[in-house]
Amino acid sequence: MPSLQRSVLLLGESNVGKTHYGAQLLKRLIVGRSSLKMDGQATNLRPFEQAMESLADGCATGHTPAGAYEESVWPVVDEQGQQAQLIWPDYGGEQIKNLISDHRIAAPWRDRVDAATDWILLVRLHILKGDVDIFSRPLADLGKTAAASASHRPSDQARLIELLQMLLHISPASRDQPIDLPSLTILLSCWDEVESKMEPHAALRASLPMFCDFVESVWAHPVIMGLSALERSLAQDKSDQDYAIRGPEAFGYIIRPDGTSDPDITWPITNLLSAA
Ligand SMILES: Nc1nc2c(ncn2[C@@H]2O[C@H](COP(=O)(O)OP(=O)(O)O)[C@@H](O)[C@H]2O)c(=O)[nH]1
Ligand SMILES: [Mg+2]
Repeated sequence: MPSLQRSVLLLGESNVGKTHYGAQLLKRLIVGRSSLKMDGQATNLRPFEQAMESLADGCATGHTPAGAYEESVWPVVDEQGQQAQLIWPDYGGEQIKNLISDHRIAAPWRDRVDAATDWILLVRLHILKGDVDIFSRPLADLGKTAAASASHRPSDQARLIELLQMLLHISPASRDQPIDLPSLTILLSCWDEVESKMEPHAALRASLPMFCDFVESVWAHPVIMGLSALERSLAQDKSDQDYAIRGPEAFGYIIRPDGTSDPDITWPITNLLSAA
């Protein structure tokens, strides 16, 4: 079977779990017991080495420097023998924040958007705030003038929509019909923090309804899953013994779109290859 070139545009603001997912994914590919395995020599593991070492000791790793951007290239094969090259980036999430606030996309990010076949957006519901709007503000407050100090800033879901709109605007995707390429996968990260036991799609709709509508009106087949790369929170300075003994590859799971939990955190990528 010819090797597919899948270039993943991994999108996520700071602190959503990009680095820890990268490290856990890489570990699973190397260990080779998941639906997706490493198939040859990976290049440039540097962005994830520190995180993998920390996790092996049962600790979380530190924050990725704001200006950093590095790509790792992983040759992978799925259970059907379908090969692919995964280009997996790690970077400081501030770059995504700035891109939205400055309304400007720097040249290297344009090239990445051009080359990407699949967009994976990490959204950590736990750190997003519910919107203050006509639905959440008491009706009695409607006619009152706003407090002078209340500065206006776009809501979390408006910001995420803005991000996807900007990237779509410069991407080669045709807007004449619902988009298939690039594909869009939304991973609701740190799922272990989400208290409700809803299916991922329902959880996204409950927290970010406007964003959910946007995604479903623009993409033909958006995929929404839950992801817990670590399965529990870890401290940077205190080792979790269970982790250190059983190994980080024994932890982490995804919640498939139908709500079932699966320890195979490579599955969101396997799913991209089978759809290609
Ligand atoms: N509870 C929990 N915490 C996580 C998980 N993945 C990452 N974290 C924590 O979330 C924070 C941000 O993760 P990181 O990978 O550095 O985010 P990044 O800035 O997007 O690269 C860190 O404190 C991690 O320990 C997870 O699956 N569950
Ligand atoms: Mg990071």
